[in-house]
Amino acid sequence: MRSLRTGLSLVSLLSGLALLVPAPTASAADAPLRDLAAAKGKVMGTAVTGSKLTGTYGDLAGAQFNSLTPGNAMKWGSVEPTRGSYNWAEADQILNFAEAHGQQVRGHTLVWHSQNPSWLTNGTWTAAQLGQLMNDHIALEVGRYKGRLAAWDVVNEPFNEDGTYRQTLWYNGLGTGYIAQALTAARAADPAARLYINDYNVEGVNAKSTALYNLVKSLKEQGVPIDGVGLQAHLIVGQVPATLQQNIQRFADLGVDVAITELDIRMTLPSDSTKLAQQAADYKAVMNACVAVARCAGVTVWGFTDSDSWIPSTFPGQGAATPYDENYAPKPAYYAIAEALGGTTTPPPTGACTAAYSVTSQWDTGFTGQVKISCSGAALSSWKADWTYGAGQRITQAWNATCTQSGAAVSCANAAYNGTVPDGGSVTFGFNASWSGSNPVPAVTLE
Ligand code: G2I
Repeated sequence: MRSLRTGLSLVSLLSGLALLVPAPTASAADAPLRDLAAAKGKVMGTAVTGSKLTGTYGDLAGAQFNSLTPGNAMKWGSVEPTRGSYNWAEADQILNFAEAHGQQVRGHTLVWHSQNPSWLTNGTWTAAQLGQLMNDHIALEVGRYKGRLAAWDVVNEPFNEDGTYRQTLWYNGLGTGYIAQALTAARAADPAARLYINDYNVEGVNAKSTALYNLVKSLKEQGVPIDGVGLQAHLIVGQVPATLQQNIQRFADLGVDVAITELDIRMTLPSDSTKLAQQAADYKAVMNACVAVARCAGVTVWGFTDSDSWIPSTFPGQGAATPYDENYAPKPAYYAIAEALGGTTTPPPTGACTAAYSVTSQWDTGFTGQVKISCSGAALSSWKADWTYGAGQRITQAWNATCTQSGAAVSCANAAYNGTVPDGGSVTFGFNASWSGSNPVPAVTLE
């Protein structure tokens, strides 16, 4: 973490990354999600993108979650784009970050039909060659991280919606036996990692999840190493399957763990308070189902901020699927997760005003900053924005606000002409300040 922090580039300092702190109407969660989850013996994880693990994204990923899943970095196409030439940089970076933050890592994923290198998918292979390629890949990647990963999604998405096997490179070349072969190879390469089969649309009891159930049952009966089932849970607002808990329980009763591995709950954009409230109820329902079953290891969200989610590019017109908005402000879904994990926080009512601090330019001794106060579902008739400088910064001049600084404490009150922030509106003020050594972004509170 230290090296990541000192490596923070000017570009990222200037990128407008902002700490958003809800106004007094919205009390922040009393404890980070990871602490609430740990107290319940659960994992609360997020998928991450390695290059983003600095600034606010890195702070939240480290503070709120006790498990990370590389969203793309460990896939075959990422680690071996050209046969025999490897790129472990992003996977290593995520592992190092996780270890520095006391977090678990879920490896994702070894044997899949998607995001494979083209040399593999375009090749012509005999069954023996294909089996060898798969074994070697597993031995190499699992072996590289031996002892450092809590779990691996060994086989990803093996089924069609009707419960038949998906016709993939692996199934077509090796038959159904590829699954047992992959699990066996993974166990040999890292006996400590929990080995999962992971799929989507298997959250409720249906044809696909029943096929997965029958597969796991038969693998167990044959003594094949299988420790868990991953329910991805790419869900739609208002459509959490009613049989989710029952389904988790039936897998648990087979003697395997269950994890919700890729939770997101998408909606048609734009979001509004009704959709966000339904989404919060849906997140809570998923969390409750996992909390209710002892063998449910935990829940991982597939990206924690709406600015790092696969949804908008895959489902045009949909999004807002994660617990934090694009500006890292916690949404009602965040508070719903905290509540389901036993948090005592009162979630914010329908609306709030938030303050976003950003550095707009910086030179050797000084910088220009701004604070944008935005209201949604709430309004202000006057405001005061307060923060504490942690590294000796001093305000030298302000505009569109009256700022005073006493020691490290800064307080900026509205000018005569900009105290009103209407619902849906915003007000921005600016300032110049001095800095030396470092210039971390403070948390701003509104009063
Ligand atoms: O598709 C959603 C998830 C379904 N379950 C398995 C997961 O592994 C999968 O994750 C997504 C990633 O979140 C996306 O980020 O897998 C996608 C590919 O199927 C990922 O998208 C790819 C884009 O298609 C590429 O164009 C891009 O280069 O992400 C790549 C890296 O950003």
